[in-house]
Amino acid sequence: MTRQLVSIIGGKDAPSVASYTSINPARTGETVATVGLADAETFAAACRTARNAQREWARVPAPVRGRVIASIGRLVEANAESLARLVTEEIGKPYAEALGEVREIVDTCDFFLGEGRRLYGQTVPSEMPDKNLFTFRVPVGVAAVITAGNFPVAVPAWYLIPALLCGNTAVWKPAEYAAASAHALYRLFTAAGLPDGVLNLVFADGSSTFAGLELALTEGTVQKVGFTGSTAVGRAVGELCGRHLQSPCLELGGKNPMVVTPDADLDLAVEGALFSGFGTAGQRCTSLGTAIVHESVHADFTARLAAAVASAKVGEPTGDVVYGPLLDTRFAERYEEYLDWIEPHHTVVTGPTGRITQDNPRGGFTGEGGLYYHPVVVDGVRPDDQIFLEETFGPLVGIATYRTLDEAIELANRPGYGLSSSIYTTDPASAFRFREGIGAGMVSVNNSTSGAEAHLPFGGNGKSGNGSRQSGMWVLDQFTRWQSMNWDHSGRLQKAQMDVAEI
Ligand code: UN1
Repeated sequence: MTRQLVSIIGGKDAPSVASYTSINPARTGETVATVGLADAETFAAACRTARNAQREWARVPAPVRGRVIASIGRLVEANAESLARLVTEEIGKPYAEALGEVREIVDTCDFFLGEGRRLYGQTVPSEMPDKNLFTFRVPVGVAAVITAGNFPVAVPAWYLIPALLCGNTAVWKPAEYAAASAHALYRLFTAAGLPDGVLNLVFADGSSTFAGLELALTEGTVQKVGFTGSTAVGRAVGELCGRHLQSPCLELGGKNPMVVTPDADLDLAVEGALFSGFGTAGQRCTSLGTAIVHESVHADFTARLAAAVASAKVGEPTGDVVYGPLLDTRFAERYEEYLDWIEPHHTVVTGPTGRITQDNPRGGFTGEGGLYYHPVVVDGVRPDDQIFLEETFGPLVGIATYRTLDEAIELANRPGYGLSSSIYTTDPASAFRFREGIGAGMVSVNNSTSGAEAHLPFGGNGKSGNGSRQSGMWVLDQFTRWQSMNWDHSGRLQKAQMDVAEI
């Protein structure tokens, strides 16, 4: 039986104005869910509901909110396999990776349940006697969280768990093509004891979401927007928030470089390139874009990567594969356009490109009924090529060469994104010089560009975001604001700057 899903506001089903069909990308004829899409007014109504629930939720002591987060973690852990199976079915992420993604939610809960007993403020010395200064973290209010579907459960949890722990309420708008996974996660959150209205789930298309958000910002019901998605949409969200004097949390695309120095362990570098270039079919925001390889090891690295890719298993995501189908039809269509960026001066070192079909098979695999694409490694990429500068969001890795480390760093920064980056080297000085010179928010040494841990700051600069960070204690600054208090018990009016104590 097909799942029929609608938005849930204040614990109740909300109206829809259109319908969307979420499909299994491994068998596009198979429906995973029919999803009722809400209009802008319904999105705004969800924000009102969240606003009305917020004061009471903020009055729940933080350690008690932490206990709810602990229950969410336990429930997600107990249901990890069924949630991961659903993620695999709906977006085609290999099961092992999907299970890892679910694990990341549990890790996030583990981290933040303790934060409920901290959420520290400070005591600060005053320049006057008999006066005390304090700081408090206060919740921002309502968080509107809009997320992509490539990490349909972990990335939303990165926002929602700290937001709720800090005493905010939330409206979550997941990607339609990952609606069933989102709905299942929502159910686990609410089953853990969140009161109605504290977390609201809205399914809507992009334009209704945008219009609904604009309404909510105008009405003053949303105080923080968290957005994970493309740079183009992130820019529009940022502009809208800016008009309302808000600074959103933006987690956008990436063109993540991997530098391979002459002394690098090439097998390790190839393994990293395979995992971050082709895992999740290259559809992570942390996916490898271009390997920037020293000219002295370029031929060797390229041959080894081509061999590794040739033997990499592509197929049914329920099995043990490097990657499965692309996320959804729209991504497949866009990726096919990106393939046109391969230019005559490039060398494809991996065999056929494009969709895997009966006429264009990969070994014995014909990709029957699914959105499967050949893995592509393109050599001879130059710094002005589109394929070097822009995110392709598919199983495609470019290779470029360099002579000096300074040149490698310049090339690594050139696309203007700044999410993740990596260097494979056995020379510590090269690693530190790379860290200093790279504009990315995240740097890996002898590790791939993907695979962030749930308690380190995650986020980017430039076209990858506005410098906001998710994960770990740093995200508290997104979902709380500092409030200062001074308390004068001298019994007289002491004036700052004018009544400074003398010795
Ligand atoms: C994303 O692609 O939006 O570090 C997030 C990683 C993952 C998160 C990626 N844990 O690759």
